[in-house]
Amino acid sequence: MSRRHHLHPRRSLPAALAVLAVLTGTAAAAPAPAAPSTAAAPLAPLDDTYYQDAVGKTGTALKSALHTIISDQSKITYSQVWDALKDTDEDPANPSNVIELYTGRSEPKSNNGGSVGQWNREHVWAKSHGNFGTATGPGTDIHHLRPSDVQVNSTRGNKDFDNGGSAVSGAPGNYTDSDSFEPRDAVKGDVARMILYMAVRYEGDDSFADLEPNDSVSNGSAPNIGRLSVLKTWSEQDPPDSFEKRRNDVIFDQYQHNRNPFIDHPEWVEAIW
Ligand SMILES: [Ca+2]
Ligand SMILES: [Ca+2]
Repeated sequence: MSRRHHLHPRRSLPAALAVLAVLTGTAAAAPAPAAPSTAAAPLAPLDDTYYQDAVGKTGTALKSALHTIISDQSKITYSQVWDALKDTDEDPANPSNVIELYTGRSEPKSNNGGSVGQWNREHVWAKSHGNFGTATGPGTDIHHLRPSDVQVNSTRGNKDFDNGGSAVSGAPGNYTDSDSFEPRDAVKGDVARMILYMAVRYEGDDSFADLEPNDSVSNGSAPNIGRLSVLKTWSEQDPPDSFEKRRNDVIFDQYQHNRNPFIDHPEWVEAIW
């Protein structure tokens, strides 16, 4: 398959950044990176060259075009996910830390593992929904993997997403009941866009299940996640912010060389669903 989708934007990135800085007058105001991490690079303006075969389409035609575009990617192993998340989810205020998805807590990058108080690798599309496990593929796709407090990750488990429930201990603003989990407001849209990315990326044409959202909260091990109607609302309520856009750029530039289209074009959520 052609690699043109990422070669062109990657080569043109410095020039595009320079143009943006001139146009917006932000060059002098841009904060210097606090650490020698390339992950601290400023946001790149998006060149729709990457999406040229999708622009102007809607519905299944758009979903199909996006599937082809974002399936042209590199893949990493589950052990490599640890270091990748230290880049993608770095605390902008402290380069030694990551920000946990549900708690919002800034936690030292080095405090990863399986013990109480540590952070681990949360599969936002619960890996039992489609049984893809941690083999290289959907189980290692960092577009939906986020640092999470070990105990909160366990509380979320494999539940579908929906509004309501009781407050989650140790994770202010998150709620859960017997069959669903509601993340805090600041990441509701992130969760929705991660789920919808997975639905477009995985269509059953490789060795993994066709992942699709639906409106149920009792999906069990079926390759579905709910509730779609709630996820659509969350995507509208919580549009992409600089943290979410930056991690999309880091994944594209340094790891998988593919993008989450719903971060770049939130209007495509409604165009497909
Ligand atoms: Ca957000
Ligand atoms: Ca799918």
